[in-house]
Amino acid sequence: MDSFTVNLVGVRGVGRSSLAQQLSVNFIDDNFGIPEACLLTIVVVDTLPCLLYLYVLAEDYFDNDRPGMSIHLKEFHRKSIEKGNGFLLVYSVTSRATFERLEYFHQRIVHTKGNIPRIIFVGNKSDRNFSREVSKVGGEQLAAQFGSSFIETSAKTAQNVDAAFADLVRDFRAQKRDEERNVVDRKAERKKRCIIL
Ligand SMILES: Nc1nc2c(ncn2[C@@H]2O[C@H](COP(=O)(O)OP(=O)(O)O)[C@@H](O)[C@H]2O)c(=O)[nH]1
Ligand SMILES: [Mg+2]
Repeated sequence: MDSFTVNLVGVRGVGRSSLAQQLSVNFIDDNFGIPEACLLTIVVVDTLPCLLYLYVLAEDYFDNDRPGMSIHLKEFHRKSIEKGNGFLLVYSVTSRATFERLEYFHQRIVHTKGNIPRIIFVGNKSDRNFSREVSKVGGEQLAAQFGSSFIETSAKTAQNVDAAFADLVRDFRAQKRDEERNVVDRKAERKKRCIIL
């Protein structure tokens, strides 16, 4: 079975835990004093099961240059970001400030991973249309600026939550297939060269 790690990133209160919670009842929230919430769940995407590790990363993880921080903590934060195969960058459509913060998180993720991983921009709380501060077009434009896809969700009504994770899983699978194909191509290339020799 495929297995992937997804990091949920955003300002506290945007609904990262609630989105993860929609996927499973066995959710451990960060209220227990542990620094990050985590969840292991199985989702079925395109009739194939997939094991997902979901981590809700606290904002501190991205502010890793504060004076007095131990090397161990810095290393832990860095590794937590690094092990994400993909990221949901979550803001609340009811808060422009949470939206404006995403550029910073994006920059820190790319800096830490050294490449551009699979990222989906997620405008959560779409059920609260009456107190909207960020338009759907605004969200789409920001995601497009970073070459990422975009979706609006409601962790309250569950609208589009499965779709957000399914999009990521499809991306992961496509990437994995590409990598496997490259390995096969390289092997075939080596074989060809052997015959010539
Ligand atoms: N109306 C609405 N409320 C939400 C939604 N998602 C989360 N919330 C509420 O927003 C608050 C913060 O959610 P939480 O998941 O703890 O945010 P986190 O800090 O990002 O993990 C809670 O009171 C949730 O019930 C949503 O899609 N719609
Ligand atoms: Mg939370």
